[in-house]
Amino acid sequence: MKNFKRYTVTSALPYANGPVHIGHLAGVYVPADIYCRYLRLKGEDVVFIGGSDEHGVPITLRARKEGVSPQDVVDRYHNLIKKSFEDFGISFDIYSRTSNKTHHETAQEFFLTLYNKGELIEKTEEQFYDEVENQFLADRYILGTCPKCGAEDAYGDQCEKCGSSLSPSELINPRSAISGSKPVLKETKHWYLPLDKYEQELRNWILEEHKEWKPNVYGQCKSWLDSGLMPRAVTRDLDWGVPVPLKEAQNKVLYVWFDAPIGYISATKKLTPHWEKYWKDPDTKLVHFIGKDNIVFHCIIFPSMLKHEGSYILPDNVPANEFLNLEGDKISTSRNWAVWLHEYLEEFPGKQDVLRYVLCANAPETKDNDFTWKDFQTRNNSELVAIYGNFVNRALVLTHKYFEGKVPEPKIITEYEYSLKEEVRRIKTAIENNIENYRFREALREAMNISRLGNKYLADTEPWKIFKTDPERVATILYYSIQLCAISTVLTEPFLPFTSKKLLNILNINNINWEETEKFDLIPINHTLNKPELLFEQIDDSTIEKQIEKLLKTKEINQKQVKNIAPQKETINYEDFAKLDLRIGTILEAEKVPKADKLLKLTIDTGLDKRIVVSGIAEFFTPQQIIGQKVCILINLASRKLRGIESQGMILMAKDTDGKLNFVTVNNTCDNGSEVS
Ligand code: B3M
Ligand code: ZN
Repeated sequence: MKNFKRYTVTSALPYANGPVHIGHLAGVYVPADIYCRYLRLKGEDVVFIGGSDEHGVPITLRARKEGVSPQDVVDRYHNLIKKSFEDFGISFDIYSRTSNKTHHETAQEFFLTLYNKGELIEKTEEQFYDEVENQFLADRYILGTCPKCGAEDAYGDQCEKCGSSLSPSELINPRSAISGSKPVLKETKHWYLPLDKYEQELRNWILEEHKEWKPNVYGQCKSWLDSGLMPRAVTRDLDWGVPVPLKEAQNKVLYVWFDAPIGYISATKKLTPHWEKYWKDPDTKLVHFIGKDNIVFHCIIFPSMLKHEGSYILPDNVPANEFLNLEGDKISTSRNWAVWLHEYLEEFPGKQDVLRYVLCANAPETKDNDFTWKDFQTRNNSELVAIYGNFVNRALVLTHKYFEGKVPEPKIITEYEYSLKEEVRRIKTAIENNIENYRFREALREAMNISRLGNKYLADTEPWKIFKTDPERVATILYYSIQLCAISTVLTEPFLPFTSKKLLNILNINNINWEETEKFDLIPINHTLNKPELLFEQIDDSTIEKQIEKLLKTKEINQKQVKNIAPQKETINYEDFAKLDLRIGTILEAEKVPKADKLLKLTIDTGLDKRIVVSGIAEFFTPQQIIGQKVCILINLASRKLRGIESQGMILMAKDTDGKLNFVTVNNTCDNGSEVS
């Protein structure tokens, strides 16, 4: 393995069009943060880059929905997102934004370099255009049926249901996301990145040189490459974004997926004047943390841009995660099916590490995973409280009880203590191996092994039973236990930074670096410890039930909204409609049709005559209920026999979204025989 001099770690730039939720944390920011904190503890030179993605259709659609300007949207959400990340201890060296000047200039320069090198292809092509709104429909402005999975709401650039990346021309029944109208085709000129020309080099680079990439990442790249790459437009006809720096491209902006990853570079520029070494020196390891829906952009498109610009390094790895679901359902902003970070903090103040812990322990590293509140509670109570919290508390309480809070001197050291040291070294190496290979769940499990080890040590040696008879042995046991606590502050810091800090305070010591833990003896004899405080608290059933109830409410609201409202039928002309003879009538008699659960035989006064209609409403109404009911009746429907009864017409009923039937009716003053038209 190559030895790198420094690290550039990026995490996907979230669209500034909504707050961030647990899915964001679990998929991208917690693992990236663990990685960076670990590298820093090792004394590595690392820049951790984040920022908001403030361009693209997701932003303008949101602005339109809220009736405000795109700038308002990004200002609001950029600040909210930035704060959430700070609150959760995501230790960015910079959290930038793509609307700033440095970014615009950097992206334009990048485009011009490619353009001047003749790397981009210029093409005039027909694209979908919304004649109602007078605008081209790029990316998420166009919706239609996914050609791969049949989902009805696929976007022009991607189907969220099956994850396929699409182009608008592939959509079946395309429609404008703004006006809903059927788009027309209209010519427009754009610049394309010729991915087809780069296919072979990408194949070599990914499929041959990066066999170590995670199987989900490698697999997605392979399937992309195997299905053949096509030139990809890097400009758009939109008015929100980085303007294309060409005279002939008035009113065009860079494609958001062209400018957004350049945001990593522009953020580094804002961070340090020495930014170039983080992007151009081959001794720098570049790592992109992303979610699985961003794989193609970070493994194929952005690397192609970097390579053909000519002066940049390529990513060494792209450890993409799968998705986190919530209580069995896909997390969704529009359905409000999420645990929002800012809301979590209101309800669980000070418990950032609990969420970080649960999200890492259950991270969707190799497959989609589920977050449940029950699991959250169990992991808090039986892992954080029962293992880590319990060990630290016992070690400290006993040291205060027997040695007045001063680290005692170990006089007699046994095999057990030697084996502790050895096990600590094993755990440390295991954490390193796992983190360096992006297996954060496993790394966390190992980090918790320090306190598992401590608990077992105390349980095996039972210092509380032998203090009277053998205080020297107890001194040794507590000396070792306190050292384990100190080691834990280091080895768990990447995962649980707030807790580490708290524990450092209790132990009354300063930060320790990663390698120092090898020494084992970190706190000197006679050092005074502060009073113990609980590191974690039990979370009770009622707290969890409250959260579950909140989700149930959301589900109810959603169900009411998303009920089956049937799509509009084919257009008819007035003549078709005028053929229907609809009248107002009154039900005079009603009786059940024998051996038919659903049918009632009705006698109706139509104003013209009294006639029999057999109607399928028996499940909803008893005969007694409806005698005298005004109805709307279609009288010129050809008669037909139902259960041997000749039915002459049809009563109009409205089936509500629960499937319940209601009469379509008028008030009682309306005469029988009145025409409905
Ligand atoms: N904003 C997509 C997303 O939030 C996009 C990531 C950009 S990373 C350069 O999923
Ligand atoms: Zn699909």
